[in-house]
Amino acid sequence: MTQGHVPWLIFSDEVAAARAAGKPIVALESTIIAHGMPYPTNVRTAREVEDIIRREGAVPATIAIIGGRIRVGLSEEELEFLGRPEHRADIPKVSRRDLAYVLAQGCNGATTVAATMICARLAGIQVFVTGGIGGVHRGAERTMDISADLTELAQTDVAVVCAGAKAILDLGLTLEYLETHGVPVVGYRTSEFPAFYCRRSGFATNFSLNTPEELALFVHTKWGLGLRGGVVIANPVPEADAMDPEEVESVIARALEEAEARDIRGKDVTPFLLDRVKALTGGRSLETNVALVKNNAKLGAQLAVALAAASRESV
Ligand code: PSU
Ligand code: MN
Repeated sequence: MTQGHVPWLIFSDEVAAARAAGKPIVALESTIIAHGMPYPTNVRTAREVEDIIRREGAVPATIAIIGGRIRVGLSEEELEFLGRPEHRADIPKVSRRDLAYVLAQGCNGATTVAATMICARLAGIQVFVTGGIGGVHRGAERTMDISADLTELAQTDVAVVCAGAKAILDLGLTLEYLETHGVPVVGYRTSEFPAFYCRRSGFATNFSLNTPEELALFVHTKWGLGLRGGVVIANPVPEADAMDPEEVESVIARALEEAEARDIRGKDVTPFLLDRVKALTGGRSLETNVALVKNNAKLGAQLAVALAAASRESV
């Protein structure tokens, strides 16, 4: 393990070696492991996703808070620790507002998209792979529930490869919010914003690009111009793994009613809805979730490789 320039940052040997050699690195989040999927699928998927990234010629860096340190790159044992259901209560979901507290208190934490982007930037990693981003919740005009993932995308220079966002959110308002903050939403081989379990949402992306090289040139140009902030790279779930939109919508409607009836609020809203959707769809949604994350890992690694080449050539 190697300490970073920021004393809270600790790199695994694999990631430290990749940094020294200038190899492409891909960040991965830990909320999806600790709170997003059941054990042992979560840990198995985390390992398989890392292997996909290695096979594409990049180095995976799963990010989590362990013992008051930002760990960039985790061992098999650490992935297992994060994924164990009995540890769940001791590994809270950590977003931007929580980061300083868990570090100062020497605690553990699972990083959300927002917190993982912050840590990736501190570690000099430009590409981050996840399943779905947080967004503007349905009914946000009453609750003001807007994920800190969106404000992070507005300010932190990391490209986020995802399968869009779950339809538990108001996808139209989520896209409006991103537009206001100047965050480009790029469809990978699609001009429609994907809805996580489903390939289509009815909402358009801003642009559509067809190769990792085109994506790399795009983000390289954005940051080269000094245009701060992230990029959403929306990669639809493979056709064979996608779910039926009507089934998903009816399950989400039920999950939302339950959340309302139980008065779920704040950071508990997203995990509650994810949990209910998972339970109400049985194993199918979990299979789809695993498939789309792996699909994103492949693209993210290809983008990191292409971005390293683009930065070397530099326009
Ligand atoms: N959406 C998913 N799966 C997830 C999450 C979102 O489909 O696991 C997690 C991510 O870590 C994301 C976080 O950053 O939930 C958003 O939480 P909130 O809405 O409380 O900001
Ligand atoms: Mn929220």
